[in-house]
Amino acid sequence: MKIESIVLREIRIRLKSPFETSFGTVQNRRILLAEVIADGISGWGEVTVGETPGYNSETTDTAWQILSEFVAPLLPARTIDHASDFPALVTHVRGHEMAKSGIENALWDAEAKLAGISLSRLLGGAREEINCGVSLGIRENPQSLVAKVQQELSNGYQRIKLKIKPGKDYEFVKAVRAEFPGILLSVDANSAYRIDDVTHLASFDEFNLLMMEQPLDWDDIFAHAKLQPLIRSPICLDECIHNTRHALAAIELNACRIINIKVGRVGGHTEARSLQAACKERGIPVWCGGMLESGIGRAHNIAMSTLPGFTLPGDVSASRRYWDEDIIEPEVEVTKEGTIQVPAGPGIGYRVRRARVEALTVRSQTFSKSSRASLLTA
Ligand code: OSB
Ligand code: MG
Repeated sequence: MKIESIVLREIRIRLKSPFETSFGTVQNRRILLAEVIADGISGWGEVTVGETPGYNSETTDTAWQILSEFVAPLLPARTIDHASDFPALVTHVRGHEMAKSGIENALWDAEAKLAGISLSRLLGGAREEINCGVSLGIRENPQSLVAKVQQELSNGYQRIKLKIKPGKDYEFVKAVRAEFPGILLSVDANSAYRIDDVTHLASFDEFNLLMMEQPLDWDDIFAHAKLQPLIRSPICLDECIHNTRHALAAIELNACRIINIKVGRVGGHTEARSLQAACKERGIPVWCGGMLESGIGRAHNIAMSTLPGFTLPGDVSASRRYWDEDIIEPEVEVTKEGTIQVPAGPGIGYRVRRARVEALTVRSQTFSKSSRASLLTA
């Protein structure tokens, strides 16, 4: 496909309710969207960064800077055979996986649309529906958390994940487990504990958790390798895993028994697919994580979740849990059985509501051959 231009935009969109994790609370999202125009069609991707560097080191503003200065200008007028050729073009940009993934995934959407097939199919996915769980933010007290869990279970969700942090952990999980003894239940600490907290973390053994996600430092695979033999809960790594090499190290060190794959965190669909295959080969279950995405990022997560290694319910849930109005149509809906039907249409399979995107846009920049020429002559 011949890449004509790239449009980078920032939209502002408000979550229905604030979402609290161990690293902070967010309600007003600042999301970057990448649109790639190639062979006359548009492919869409979402940059899944947070507004602050609390989850990883990237932010909305760092991603804008990296993309506008070092990535987007490389593409106009270039012809590539496959979206999977993109990572090789940006190996000189170290890190910034989420920034790069926004453009790579837009190329995947474009390639699938040009081929007239769904993104799921282009990626090699087989599932026609995916299994869904929810991630619940930290709440004021255990009773209100129990009520929230009840509500999401009645919506059909198959797995409940509770965000925890020191002081808002044991009693909250205990209350939920006491009320719902049989459900698939996990916790996510987003790096809020230290290896010295091992006795406290081992006290969660009694809750028969499906997994404990990223209890220790965001970049410390070795510390998780020390912790895993000392607790019964299977450790799931999220923040620590940026690529297939990290996953191989973590698996070999027995630092985890499960991996959360976020398409953005690992740099895009190409690396996510490779990581999924590596885990499958080694018997490590994976699931698709979320970053409070708009419908565009959510659609990419749905497509990725159809690959064979994704054997556990992911954090991919309905548009209406997050937004009054999403930027895609139809919105992402979840069945009473807690599944999402994978769209069969070309590309991401959802229409982008361009007028709504325009209305939410606070800045945009277009990169085309002429804009590159004007930069060079400036
Ligand atoms: O660690 O999985 C996480 C949201 C923002 C940053 C990190 C995480 C999360 C979630 C929410 O858990 C997942 C979602 O519903 O999109
Ligand atoms: Mg997580």
